[in-house]
Amino acid sequence: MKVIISSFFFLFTSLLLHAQNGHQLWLRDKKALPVHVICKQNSPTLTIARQELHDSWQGAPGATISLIIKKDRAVKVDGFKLNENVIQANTDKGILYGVYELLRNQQTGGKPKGGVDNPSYQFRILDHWDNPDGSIERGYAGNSIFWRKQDPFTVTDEDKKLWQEYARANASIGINGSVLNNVNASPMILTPDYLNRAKVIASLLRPYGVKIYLSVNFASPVSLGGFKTADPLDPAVMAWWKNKVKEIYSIIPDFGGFLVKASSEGQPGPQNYGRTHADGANMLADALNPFGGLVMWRAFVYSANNEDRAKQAYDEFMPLDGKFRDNVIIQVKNGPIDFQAREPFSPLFGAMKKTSVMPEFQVTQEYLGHAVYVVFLSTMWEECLQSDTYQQGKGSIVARCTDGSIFPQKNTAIAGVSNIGLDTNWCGNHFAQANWYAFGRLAWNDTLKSGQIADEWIKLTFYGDSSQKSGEADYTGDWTKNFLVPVKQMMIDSREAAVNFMTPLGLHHIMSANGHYGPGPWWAPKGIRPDWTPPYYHQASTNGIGFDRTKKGSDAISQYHEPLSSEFNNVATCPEKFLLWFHHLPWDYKMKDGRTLWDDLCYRYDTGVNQVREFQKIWDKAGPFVDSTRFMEVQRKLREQEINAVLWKDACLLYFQQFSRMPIPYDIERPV
Ligand code: GCW
Repeated sequence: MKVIISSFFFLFTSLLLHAQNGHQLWLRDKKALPVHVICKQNSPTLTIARQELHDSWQGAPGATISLIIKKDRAVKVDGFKLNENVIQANTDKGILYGVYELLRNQQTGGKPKGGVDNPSYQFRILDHWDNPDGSIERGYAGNSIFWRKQDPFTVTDEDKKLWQEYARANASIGINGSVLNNVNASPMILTPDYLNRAKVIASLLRPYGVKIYLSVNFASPVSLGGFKTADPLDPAVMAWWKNKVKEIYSIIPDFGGFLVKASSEGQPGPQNYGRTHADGANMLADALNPFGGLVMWRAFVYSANNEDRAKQAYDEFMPLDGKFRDNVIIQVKNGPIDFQAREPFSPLFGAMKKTSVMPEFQVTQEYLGHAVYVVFLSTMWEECLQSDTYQQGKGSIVARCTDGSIFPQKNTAIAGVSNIGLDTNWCGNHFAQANWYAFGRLAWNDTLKSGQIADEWIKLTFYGDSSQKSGEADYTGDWTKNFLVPVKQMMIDSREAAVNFMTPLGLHHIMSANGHYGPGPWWAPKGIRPDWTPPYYHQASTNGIGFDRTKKGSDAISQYHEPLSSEFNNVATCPEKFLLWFHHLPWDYKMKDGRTLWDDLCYRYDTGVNQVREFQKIWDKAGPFVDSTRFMEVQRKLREQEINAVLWKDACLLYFQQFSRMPIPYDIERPV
């Protein structure tokens, strides 16, 4: 009996712990020290700011801190000024961001940079690919936190609590917008029932400074309005959208605007009516403009008969530069194909000069092992943001081309495709929370280094598990040496490891069909569009491997500015990490280290697998520093990742070997 009771007790407490550990994200309960907060103004946002200070203060006990809203021209939109014991901002939102920055520094032992802290991007947005029935496209953490199939329009207290926790987590890292539904948008989202639910969501997000946006289906006038056409130049269609927008703003007065996937992957769009992206985007922009709403128009376009899918977005959008309204932003995925483990940056960054462009990153790990792999995506985004486009000469990095530093864009924005679902830990994998965190931090400050972001996240997420301490954290002891340092290294190396065991040397899109998990370089059934099949991308034959995008090939390199264009074009100067992205090379091509291309490929796959095994060793030693639930859950994920890494290596090497007809080097673990 005793055993039964105690095991029930164990189950109960571990369930409770599980919920707490997962739900709290990087905002874990702390024993707060006393603090006096002086704030003359009042608003729901300031109430939260005050409360956060009282709940989490780890600075000098009994200190006084003043929150002051005062116009200061050096402080931009959501920015703030943080000095000693004063947080000053132009808005209450700015104050809240300042509070989170101060508390973060207290907890992580970081030094507030002091003075003005302005966000790099004005709009820092999470895109949810959540469908009205609660499912999530490319979601690996359970169903939607916003929508559901059963009893879809009742709002429960749990819903509200969750939306509030979600808003708080976003605010704490500076995210100020959420697109509540999938870009493959159901027209239903614009019907009153859904708009009213969105209104409640907006009301919970608002005090935390998070605006809501919706993805819209371009053919909504047809499916909802009973129209025969959705032609953007048809006056009746324009009027329909104007009315719809008016209705939305009457329900949600601070509605952010629309995200649109149009004339892309079968979605309806202006091209169905012989119109351009600009015609479509501008029509919606005109409807939203009187209310200050934005149109985020996606540039993710490709078609069956293009000789090189990587070129199409640039080809379609470049001629439209200068033709878009001011409240349109073109949303561009980081790479020219599709969120692969590694791509060069999209040539659309640093291309258009008269059009606002925003990066779209994918936080959900569609091509990076779903919620199974431990992959810290920050290094990938940092690589993209720091890539030099040479738009205005050296130093025209993607970050500066999109955050308004190079061209004074009317609006600056950045989006991340969310990895959030109903899972107890929000993201399906404890380490995937770090990607949500990193996206927010980079959106706030696009010059941050991944090492710092990982450092902060580990401290906020794991410190104190073994001992509930209050006051200044002590990051000098064992915890740092035996946990922080190795785990941070694991995170920093994790993306390169995934590239190595999946798609080294610039290979891409060779994953298994549809699910996009695991290898599938052979997949090419008859009748399927070639640009959906891996052989289109790897081009392996007995002659060699790789996609020729040089001048002699598809000439995609000419979409990049000089000197980059020539650097990519010339096999001797093309970075090896992009070698097979830009070049088709014989199997015995000599690599920089003297190995043949084939041997090098083999070693890289093998390195990737061994890296994952190193991660397992690191995590196996983390037991003393992490609660048992999180410890075991991550351990299990890494085991699964190792199995999948071996599968990738074996499958790809055996498949490519039929073309290379060369032996696998003797010191590499034999494929089974
Ligand atoms: O990466 C691909 C995904 C689709 C997605 C599309 C897009 C929402 O496989 O599921 O659709 O990109 O970004 O529009």
